[in-house]
Amino acid sequence: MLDVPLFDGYAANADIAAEALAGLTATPKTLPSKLFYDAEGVRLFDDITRLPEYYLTRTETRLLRQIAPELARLAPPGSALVEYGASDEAKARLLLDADGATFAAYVPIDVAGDALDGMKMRLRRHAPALGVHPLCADFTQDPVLPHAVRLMAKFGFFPGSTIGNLEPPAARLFLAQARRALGDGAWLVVGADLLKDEATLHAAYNDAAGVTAAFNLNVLKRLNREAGADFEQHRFAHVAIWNAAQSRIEMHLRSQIGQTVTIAGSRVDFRAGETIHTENSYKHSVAAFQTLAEQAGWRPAQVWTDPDCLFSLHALHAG
Ligand code: AVI
Repeated sequence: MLDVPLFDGYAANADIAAEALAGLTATPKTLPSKLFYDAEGVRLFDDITRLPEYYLTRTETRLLRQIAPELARLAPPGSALVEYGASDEAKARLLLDADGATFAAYVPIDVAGDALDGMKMRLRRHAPALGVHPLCADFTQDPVLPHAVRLMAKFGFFPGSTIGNLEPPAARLFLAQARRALGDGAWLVVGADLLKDEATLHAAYNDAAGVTAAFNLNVLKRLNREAGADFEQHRFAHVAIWNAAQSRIEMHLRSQIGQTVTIAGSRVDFRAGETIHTENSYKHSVAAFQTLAEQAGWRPAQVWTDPDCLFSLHALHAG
């Protein structure tokens, strides 16, 4: 199962070079985490979701499977299921196929047009009566829902803890925009990774097989290929640390030596030990997530967690 959150929505490689240079000439140095998801990054992330240490995907899927009938029954008959960042239909199918489900339409939103085409084809075979209306868009950019579902009740779905990769103000903005787009009376189900002991979190982002390290370092390969850069991958090291004050796992790439890298003709200097901050993965307590949702105009209606309290699924109501 591909469980990929943010595909790259870049129009051209010049965009990538410009965005990378902006981040690498800032202090401290950063790169946007959406750069992770080229074809190789998508494949590596898929591998991550199957790692023994990476509990997120496995735990969420198990929980979803258990509560899918309950969730599906929240939706009024004939609702449209709107999935934000839908790289495939696997998790949506748990809801669409659940006992008691009466969804009339499915709107997967993602920037990867090819993936959306595949989903539409597969669902046409699997559920011929379901209206499938893919929307090729960046879900953080407040996409307008297809006309075909405008009169239907809406049931939003944002699994995978991708919300944790958004900075809190961006997460609040996304939730507020979804509240407006889905309308009064809508539901939104969000998967959010829970705050937990540091050892479990550290292991999930520092797996023994080194897949997360390869995923992080792959961004440099991508910049070499697509942004005219000359990074030497082995001169950087993967770092993932727990920042307790900010309640987030941070991923960085640490320069192993003092070095100069060229990107699209511009030189960027690195001190030995200097890092590029590549990703934040925020972990929320149930209460903190509910506060965030309330600030965005949602009413936290119900929350489910697995028995070990690793992961949470929140049902938010607009009304
Ligand atoms: C996609 N997202 C929820 C993942 C996470 O856990 O924050 C991305 C990831 N980064 C490293 N491993 C997985």
